[in-house]
Amino acid sequence: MRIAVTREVSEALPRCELSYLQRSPIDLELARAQHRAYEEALESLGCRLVGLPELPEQADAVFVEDTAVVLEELAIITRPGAESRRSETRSTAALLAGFRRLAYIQAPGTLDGGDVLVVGRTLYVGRSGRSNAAGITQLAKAVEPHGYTVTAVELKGCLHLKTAATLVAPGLLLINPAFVDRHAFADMDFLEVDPREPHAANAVLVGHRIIYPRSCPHTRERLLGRGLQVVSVDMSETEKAEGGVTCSSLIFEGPT
Ligand code: CIR
Repeated sequence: MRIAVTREVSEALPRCELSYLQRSPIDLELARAQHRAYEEALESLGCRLVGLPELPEQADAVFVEDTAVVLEELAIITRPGAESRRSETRSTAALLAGFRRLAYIQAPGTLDGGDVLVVGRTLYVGRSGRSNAAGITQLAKAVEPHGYTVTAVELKGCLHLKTAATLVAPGLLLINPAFVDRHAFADMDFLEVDPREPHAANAVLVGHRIIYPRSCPHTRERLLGRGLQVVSVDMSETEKAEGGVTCSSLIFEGPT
């Protein structure tokens, strides 16, 4: 059974962390309705939703992806790079303890789940403003005994590695070459985003279908042109908080 962990949009979302965007008003009602539609899209693709408790004081709590990296053998509870987000991990750890053995990133390490792109047994990790060298080393120590390799990747001009590249089919990476160099990835095919849509490289692959934002219609055409199946969602409000479609869930195989 495939599980998708999500959390309600916090009423504090309008005070979210921002790194690259100017602050613009967020419609909370609309953000919550869009989040529900996103959850329905996950369910329509066969995920069982598991909810984390709402954190009304934590502005960015809906972006649960950043709080953990869930692999088949274990889950790594992160230490988010933004100090304001550190306490979000407590409830993620409590929930994931029911599904996986846990390992923890500890000070001085920092790591955001949005920086970790899992491709088979390789974990590509963005060296971003959020994930530091100590965090990446700790991640490697936790996962290497299980046969994974960790490869650090340089980024420029974006928040997380998964802002720059995500998997849209086995062996096929949707990528914005302005944010990350394709040579960082071994043995992959690439599909470039439409240059008019710099944030179009963030997609959620569930089975053989992709949850993808309505805000990137030109790149969507490129995905369709490759024969990929796309489920469109409107994320206009969390996009103002620098969230993409991957950020709002943690997807993994649960018990059958
Ligand atoms: C932050 O800056 O932490 C949030 N406003 C956005 C986090 C987006 N997370 C993600 O892409 N994994």
